[in-house]
Amino acid sequence: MSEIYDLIIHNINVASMAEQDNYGIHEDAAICIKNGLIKKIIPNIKQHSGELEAEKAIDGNGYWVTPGLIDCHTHLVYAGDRAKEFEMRLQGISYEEIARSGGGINSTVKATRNASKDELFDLAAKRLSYLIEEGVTTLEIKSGYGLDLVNEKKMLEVARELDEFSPIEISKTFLGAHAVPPEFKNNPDEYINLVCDSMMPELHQSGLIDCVDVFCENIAFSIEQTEKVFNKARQLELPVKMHAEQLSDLGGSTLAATRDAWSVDHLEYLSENSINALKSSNTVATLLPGAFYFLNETVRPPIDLLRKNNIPIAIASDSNPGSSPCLSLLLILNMATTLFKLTPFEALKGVTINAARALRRDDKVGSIEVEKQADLVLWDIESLAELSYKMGGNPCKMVIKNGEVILSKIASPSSTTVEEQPDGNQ
Ligand code: DI6
Ligand code: FE
Repeated sequence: MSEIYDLIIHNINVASMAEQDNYGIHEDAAICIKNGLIKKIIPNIKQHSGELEAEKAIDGNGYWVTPGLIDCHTHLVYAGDRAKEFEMRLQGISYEEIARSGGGINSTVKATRNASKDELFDLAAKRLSYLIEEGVTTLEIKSGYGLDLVNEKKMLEVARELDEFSPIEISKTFLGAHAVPPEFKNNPDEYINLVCDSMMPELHQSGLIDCVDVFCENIAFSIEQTEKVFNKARQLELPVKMHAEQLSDLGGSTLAATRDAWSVDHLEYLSENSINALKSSNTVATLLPGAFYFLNETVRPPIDLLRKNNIPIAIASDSNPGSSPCLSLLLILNMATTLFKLTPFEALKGVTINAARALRRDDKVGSIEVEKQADLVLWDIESLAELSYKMGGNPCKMVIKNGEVILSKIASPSSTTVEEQPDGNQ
């Protein structure tokens, strides 16, 4: 007797993203799902024989299906906005000048400290809903606007609640070393001690940290300070990642690669030396074209060298109020192709399988493969390049997370058996 699936989606073209150098296309396919997992992918279903049985069937209307999108770098939990600073920057004051004069990250710290957990939850949930509407099914969220134990905890608890109460999964990153808070203005090393000796261990004990991040930059923390945070993370057996080489080259990526960091993020000023270090690591290069665009940067990450050295490239929104107030991962695909000259294939890889690698969840998500989670998006597009090509207009028709439809813009699923050629085995 054949297996009865929970759900079959048929009449679709699948971009599995399971191959190294191509989309891994299955035309006119069907995907069979049980217990939240992909159990079978059937290409050319019209030529397939045998009957498939399922509790529910969805006619995919000829749409393209990709893995659920993954945004592997966001600062989605915060209060307030920085529209005033945006206006200042339009008048010629730089992001760095604003940061050095006490604005920037610290103005969001002030607003976030003043917000209640419920307020932060509501703000972040609203932002999250925009991402889900464009097919995001896995998301990373960082702390880093609390900068003391109570407020970093508040942020990470909001991330945890979003993980529990939203339909999608969230990786929680502790970014205590994002900026020096005002009360430690003249003593950044003492703040780093606080991050290492009290904040990180306590938050870890509460199960609030999946990964530890540092903003390693001349307007933030030095290599030595970053190393201290990484050493503490290693002691607690926590993985690390890094904001690196965004505005200058401090060589952070070399340090990160030697610590088996999940990813190094930004990378506009990445050196050839660091590329060599990355080459012999499992660290993903995460590019954030939204920040490059919004800060009007001119130095681009060394894409050709990353390519030549086969370093996996992820792309992400960096959604945050200061340098990338962006709630559209599709727009980020467009920017990755137009500004950084990634191919549409590389861009899609950057928000699927390579983003999964950047969160070390590529055994479960990021591609359409048997035994992986059934995280799928149906798109009303003619070609896959359209996901990068269009600016605005949302072609997402359905989002499926762990085999459950969490968003649908197509007629409700019918409850039937998919009829096929009756002759043959299955
Ligand atoms: N790099 C970024 O792009 C964000 N943080 C960071 O370290 C910017 C955060 C902000 O300006 O609020
Ligand atoms: Fe960031």
